[in-house]
Amino acid sequence: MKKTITLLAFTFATALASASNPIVTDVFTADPAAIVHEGTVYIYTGHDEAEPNKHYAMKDWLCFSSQDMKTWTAHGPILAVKDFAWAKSDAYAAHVTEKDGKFYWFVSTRHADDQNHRGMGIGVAVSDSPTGPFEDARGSALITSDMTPKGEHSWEDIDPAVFIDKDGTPWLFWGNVNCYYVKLKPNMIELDGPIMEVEGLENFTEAPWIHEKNGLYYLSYASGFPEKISYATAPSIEGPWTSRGLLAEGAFNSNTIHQSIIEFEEQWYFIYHNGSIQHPNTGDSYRRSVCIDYLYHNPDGTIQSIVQTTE
Ligand code: FUB
Repeated sequence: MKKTITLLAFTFATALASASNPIVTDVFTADPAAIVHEGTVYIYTGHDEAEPNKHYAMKDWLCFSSQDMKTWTAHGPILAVKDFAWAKSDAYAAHVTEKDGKFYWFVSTRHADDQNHRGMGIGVAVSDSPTGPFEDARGSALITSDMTPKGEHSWEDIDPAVFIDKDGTPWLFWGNVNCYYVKLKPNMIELDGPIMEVEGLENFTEAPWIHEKNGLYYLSYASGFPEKISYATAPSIEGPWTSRGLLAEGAFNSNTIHQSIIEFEEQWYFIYHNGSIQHPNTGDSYRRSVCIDYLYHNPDGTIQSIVQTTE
């Protein structure tokens, strides 16, 4: 996707990014989650700080905004693991959603109380503004590994994705290997029913994302490893889900790809990360960069394969 990008820093380094994918080149960005609010696109990202080819080093989350999908303004790290008193490390994938004038930032991060709440959990921060300040909305994790039906491994409860249905009901999806979902209360910070498992997804790895078009619900997700993106469709948010196959091939130079999908000014976008930055830093699976490409729905409800571009 061809773009001219000016990155204006707010709380950290100012840089003029290149006019091509990835959209930000002065910091590593991962796990994009995008929303549209009042004519502006906000992309919330993770922040890779690992040494080359070393495992994840992620301690905070970033935000970038644009009114034309070309020029991006950086708002700096506006949420960090340390903002959750119950967490200890790992600012993994997150998702921000607006409801009734407030912005809810669902995050996956490592629970400090490993003995009782093994591994990763999901928390939620809230703000009156899309760019913060955000604060922990609960003072405790919303989802912990002891709550999920299978609890097979310590990073099962990651990658939250929130979808507010047409009737106003908020739903939370998340998971690694198993994909879970649960209804949220209207206050967005409490569960409103049992945790259920999504059935019918082929080869689910992680990174669920919901969007809806013409009454058809789409659940896209990372499949296999190294990851590609697959998707399923359903007539309702509660399913039944039918697998529709691959949406995108794997990302260049990264084992993960983590997508989000939005519509902005009558164009759909596929936002994801790869490991493409080579200079001056070396990108890899733990030093990732957010990219944007076009997404096209077919009249029959399927989606055309994403073409990943460097422009
Ligand atoms: O960034 C850490 C993890 O890598 C995310 O939670 C996954 O979706 C994968 O992108």
